[in-house]
Amino acid sequence: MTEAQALRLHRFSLSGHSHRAELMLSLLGLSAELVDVDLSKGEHKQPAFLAKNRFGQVPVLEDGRTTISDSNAIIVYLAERYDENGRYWPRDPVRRAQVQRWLSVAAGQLATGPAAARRVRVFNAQLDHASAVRQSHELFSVLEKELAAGPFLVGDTPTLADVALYTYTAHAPEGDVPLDSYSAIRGWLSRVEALPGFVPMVRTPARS
Ligand SMILES: N[C@@H](CCC(=O)N[C@@H](CS)C(=O)NCC(=O)O)C(=O)O
Repeated sequence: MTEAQALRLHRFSLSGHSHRAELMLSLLGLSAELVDVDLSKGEHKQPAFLAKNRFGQVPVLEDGRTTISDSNAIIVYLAERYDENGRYWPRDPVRRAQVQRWLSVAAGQLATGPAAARRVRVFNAQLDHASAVRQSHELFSVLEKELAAGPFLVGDTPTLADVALYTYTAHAPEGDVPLDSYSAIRGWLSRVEALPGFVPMVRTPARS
Protein backbone atom coordinates (compact mmCIF):
# COMPACT_ATOMS: atom_id res chain seq x y z
CA MET A 1 0.00 0.00 0.00
CA THR A 2 1.21 3.52 -0.79
CA GLU A 3 2.35 5.26 2.37
CA ALA A 4 -0.37 7.66 3.54
CA GLN A 5 0.73 11.20 4.33
CA ALA A 6 -1.06 13.26 6.94
CA LEU A 7 -4.71 12.81 6.02
CA ARG A 8 -7.26 15.38 7.22
CA LEU A 9 -10.95 15.22 6.49
CA HIS A 10 -12.94 18.43 6.87
CA ARG A 11 -16.45 17.31 7.59
CA PHE A 12 -19.74 17.94 9.36
CA SER A 13 -20.89 15.08 11.57
CA LEU A 14 -24.48 15.03 10.20
CA SER A 15 -23.44 15.31 6.54
CA GLY A 16 -23.97 12.12 4.57
CA HIS A 17 -21.51 13.29 1.94
CA SER A 18 -18.89 13.69 4.67
CA HIS A 19 -19.72 10.26 6.04
CA ARG A 20 -19.20 8.75 2.58
CA ALA A 21 -15.58 9.93 2.68
CA GLU A 22 -15.13 8.91 6.32
CA LEU A 23 -16.47 5.43 5.56
CA MET A 24 -14.04 4.99 2.66
CA LEU A 25 -11.09 6.03 4.83
CA SER A 26 -12.11 3.58 7.51
CA LEU A 27 -12.80 0.67 5.15
CA LEU A 28 -9.32 1.15 3.69
CA GLY A 29 -7.83 1.16 7.20
CA LEU A 30 -6.58 4.73 6.82
CA SER A 31 -6.55 6.99 9.84
CA ALA A 32 -7.30 10.64 9.30
CA GLU A 33 -7.68 13.68 11.48
CA LEU A 34 -11.36 14.66 11.43
CA VAL A 35 -11.78 18.44 11.34
CA ASP A 36 -15.32 19.55 12.20
CA VAL A 37 -16.73 22.37 10.08
CA ASP A 38 -19.73 23.96 11.78
CA LEU A 39 -22.20 24.53 8.95
CA SER A 40 -24.71 26.12 11.36
CA LYS A 41 -22.17 28.88 12.04
CA GLY A 42 -21.33 29.30 8.35
CA GLU A 43 -17.73 28.16 8.76
CA HIS A 44 -17.90 26.62 5.28
CA LYS A 45 -18.42 30.06 3.72
CA GLN A 46 -15.43 31.68 5.47
CA PRO A 47 -12.31 32.52 3.42
CA ALA A 48 -10.19 29.85 5.13
CA PHE A 49 -12.57 27.10 4.07
CA LEU A 50 -13.36 28.59 0.65
CA ALA A 51 -9.63 28.44 -0.06
CA LYS A 52 -9.97 24.65 0.19
CA ASN A 53 -13.24 24.37 -1.75
CA ARG A 54 -14.67 27.36 -3.60
CA PHE A 55 -18.10 25.69 -3.58
CA GLY A 56 -18.09 26.09 0.20
CA GLN A 57 -19.17 22.51 0.86
CA VAL A 58 -17.94 19.62 2.96
CA PRO A 59 -16.29 17.17 2.66
CA VAL A 60 -12.76 18.23 1.80
CA LEU A 61 -9.79 15.88 2.08
CA GLU A 62 -6.21 17.01 2.55
CA ASP A 63 -3.49 14.47 1.86
CA GLY A 64 -0.21 16.21 2.50
CA ARG A 65 -0.22 19.12 0.06
CA THR A 66 -3.06 17.73 -2.02
CA THR A 67 -6.58 19.08 -1.43
CA ILE A 68 -9.60 17.30 -2.87
CA SER A 69 -13.24 18.25 -2.51
CA ASP A 70 -16.43 16.41 -3.48
CA SER A 71 -17.25 13.12 -1.81
CA ASN A 72 -17.15 11.04 -4.98
CA ALA A 73 -13.85 12.59 -6.05
CA ILE A 74 -12.47 11.83 -2.58
CA ILE A 75 -13.48 8.16 -2.54
CA VAL A 76 -12.15 7.65 -6.09
CA TYR A 77 -8.87 9.28 -5.06
CA LEU A 78 -8.54 7.20 -1.91
CA ALA A 79 -9.25 3.95 -3.70
CA GLU A 80 -7.01 4.79 -6.64
CA ARG A 81 -4.15 5.80 -4.37
CA TYR A 82 -4.42 3.46 -1.40
CA ASP A 83 -6.39 0.38 -2.49
CA GLU A 84 -3.66 -1.29 -4.46
CA ASN A 85 -5.68 -4.46 -5.03
CA GLY A 86 -8.31 -2.45 -6.90
CA ARG A 87 -11.10 -3.98 -4.82
CA TYR A 88 -13.17 -0.83 -4.52
CA TRP A 89 -12.38 0.77 -7.88
CA PRO A 90 -11.93 -2.18 -10.25
CA ARG A 91 -9.40 -1.88 -13.06
CA ASP A 92 -11.46 -3.90 -15.51
CA PRO A 93 -13.10 -1.34 -17.86
CA VAL A 94 -16.55 -2.91 -17.76
CA ARG A 95 -16.64 -3.24 -13.96
CA ARG A 96 -15.24 0.26 -13.55
CA ALA A 97 -18.01 1.62 -15.80
CA GLN A 98 -20.58 -0.29 -13.74
CA VAL A 99 -19.24 1.36 -10.58
CA GLN A 100 -19.21 4.79 -12.25
CA ARG A 101 -22.88 4.32 -13.12
CA TRP A 102 -23.64 4.21 -9.39
CA LEU A 103 -21.43 7.20 -8.62
CA SER A 104 -23.62 9.13 -11.06
CA VAL A 105 -26.71 7.88 -9.23
CA ALA A 106 -25.17 8.99 -5.92
CA ALA A 107 -24.69 12.51 -7.32
CA GLY A 108 -28.09 12.41 -9.02
CA GLN A 109 -31.14 10.50 -7.81
CA LEU A 110 -29.72 9.82 -4.33
CA ALA A 111 -29.05 13.54 -3.79
CA THR A 112 -32.40 14.76 -5.10
CA GLY A 113 -34.34 11.92 -3.46
CA PRO A 114 -33.44 10.59 0.02
CA ALA A 115 -30.71 13.14 0.78
CA ALA A 116 -33.08 16.03 -0.05
CA ALA A 117 -35.96 14.52 1.96
CA ARG A 118 -33.63 14.22 4.97
CA ARG A 119 -32.44 17.81 4.53
CA VAL A 120 -36.05 18.96 4.84
CA ARG A 121 -36.79 16.93 7.95
CA VAL A 122 -33.44 17.22 9.77
CA PHE A 123 -32.26 20.69 8.69
CA ASN A 124 -35.57 22.33 7.79
CA ALA A 125 -34.36 22.94 4.20
CA GLN A 126 -36.88 24.74 2.02
CA LEU A 127 -37.24 21.98 -0.58
CA ASP A 128 -40.23 20.09 -1.97
CA HIS A 129 -40.44 17.17 0.46
CA ALA A 130 -43.20 15.33 -1.39
CA SER A 131 -41.19 15.40 -4.61
CA ALA A 132 -38.05 14.19 -2.80
CA VAL A 133 -40.00 11.31 -1.23
CA ARG A 134 -41.45 10.33 -4.61
CA GLN A 135 -37.96 10.37 -6.19
CA SER A 136 -36.64 8.31 -3.27
CA HIS A 137 -39.16 5.55 -3.86
CA GLU A 138 -38.45 5.56 -7.61
CA LEU A 139 -34.76 5.09 -6.82
CA PHE A 140 -35.33 2.48 -4.11
CA SER A 141 -37.60 0.44 -6.40
CA VAL A 142 -34.69 0.13 -8.83
CA LEU A 143 -32.15 -0.52 -6.06
CA GLU A 144 -34.37 -3.22 -4.60
CA LYS A 145 -34.40 -5.13 -7.90
CA GLU A 146 -30.65 -4.73 -8.41
CA LEU A 147 -29.90 -5.93 -4.89
CA ALA A 148 -32.26 -8.88 -5.15
CA ALA A 149 -29.89 -10.14 -7.87
CA GLY A 150 -26.60 -9.93 -5.96
CA PRO A 151 -25.03 -9.15 -2.58
CA PHE A 152 -23.46 -5.83 -3.61
CA LEU A 153 -24.20 -3.30 -6.34
CA VAL A 154 -21.40 -4.45 -8.67
CA GLY A 155 -20.26 -8.06 -8.41
CA ASP A 156 -19.91 -10.16 -5.29
CA THR A 157 -17.66 -7.84 -3.30
CA PRO A 158 -18.07 -4.23 -2.13
CA THR A 159 -16.97 -1.40 -4.39
CA LEU A 160 -17.16 2.38 -4.42
CA ALA A 161 -20.74 1.95 -5.64
CA ASP A 162 -21.75 0.56 -2.22
CA VAL A 163 -19.74 3.20 -0.34
CA ALA A 164 -21.36 6.02 -2.35
CA LEU A 165 -24.93 4.76 -2.00
CA TYR A 166 -24.79 3.55 1.61
CA THR A 167 -25.20 6.60 3.85
CA TYR A 168 -28.19 8.41 2.39
CA THR A 169 -29.97 5.09 1.85
CA ALA A 170 -29.38 3.96 5.44
CA HIS A 171 -30.52 7.35 6.78
CA ALA A 172 -33.54 7.72 4.48
CA PRO A 173 -36.00 7.09 7.37
CA GLU A 174 -34.78 10.38 8.93
CA GLY A 175 -36.36 12.07 5.91
CA ASP A 176 -39.61 10.11 6.35
CA VAL A 177 -38.71 7.61 3.66
CA PRO A 178 -39.20 4.25 5.40
CA LEU A 179 -37.29 1.21 4.20
CA ASP A 180 -39.69 -1.42 5.57
CA SER A 181 -40.88 -2.60 2.16
CA TYR A 182 -37.35 -2.94 0.74
CA SER A 183 -36.00 -6.20 2.14
CA ALA A 184 -33.15 -6.57 -0.37
CA ILE A 185 -31.97 -3.02 0.39
CA ARG A 186 -32.08 -3.71 4.14
CA GLY A 187 -30.08 -6.92 3.64
CA TRP A 188 -27.46 -4.99 1.65
CA LEU A 189 -27.24 -2.28 4.35
CA SER A 190 -26.51 -5.03 6.89
CA ARG A 191 -23.79 -6.47 4.66
CA VAL A 192 -22.12 -3.06 4.35
CA GLU A 193 -22.40 -2.55 8.11
CA ALA A 194 -20.70 -5.94 8.68
CA LEU A 195 -17.62 -4.98 6.64
CA PRO A 196 -14.38 -4.73 8.65
CA GLY A 197 -13.73 -1.05 9.34
CA PHE A 198 -17.35 0.06 8.94
CA VAL A 199 -18.14 3.25 10.88
CA PRO A 200 -21.70 4.55 11.30
CA MET A 201 -22.95 8.10 10.96
CA VAL A 202 -24.78 9.66 13.92
CA ARG A 203 -28.54 9.07 13.64
CA THR A 204 -30.92 11.98 14.08
CA PRO A 205 -34.60 11.90 14.94
CA ALA A 206 -36.65 13.27 12.03
CA ARG A 207 -38.35 16.53 12.89
CA SER A 208 -41.66 15.69 11.23
N1 LIG B 1 -21.23 17.19 -4.56
C1 LIG B 1 -20.81 17.44 -3.21
C2 LIG B 1 -22.00 17.81 -2.36
C3 LIG B 1 -21.57 18.12 -0.93
C4 LIG B 1 -22.69 18.73 -0.11
O1 LIG B 1 -23.83 18.88 -0.55
N2 LIG B 1 -22.31 19.09 1.14
C5 LIG B 1 -23.25 19.71 2.00
C6 LIG B 1 -23.33 18.96 3.33
S1 LIG B 1 -23.99 17.34 3.09
C7 LIG B 1 -22.78 21.12 2.30
O2 LIG B 1 -21.61 21.36 2.52
N3 LIG B 1 -23.74 22.05 2.29
C8 LIG B 1 -23.47 23.43 2.57
C9 LIG B 1 -23.76 24.30 1.41
O3 LIG B 1 -23.99 23.80 0.28
O4 LIG B 1 -23.77 25.51 1.61
C10 LIG B 1 -20.12 16.18 -2.66
O5 LIG B 1 -20.43 15.07 -3.13
O6 LIG B 1 -19.26 16.30 -1.78
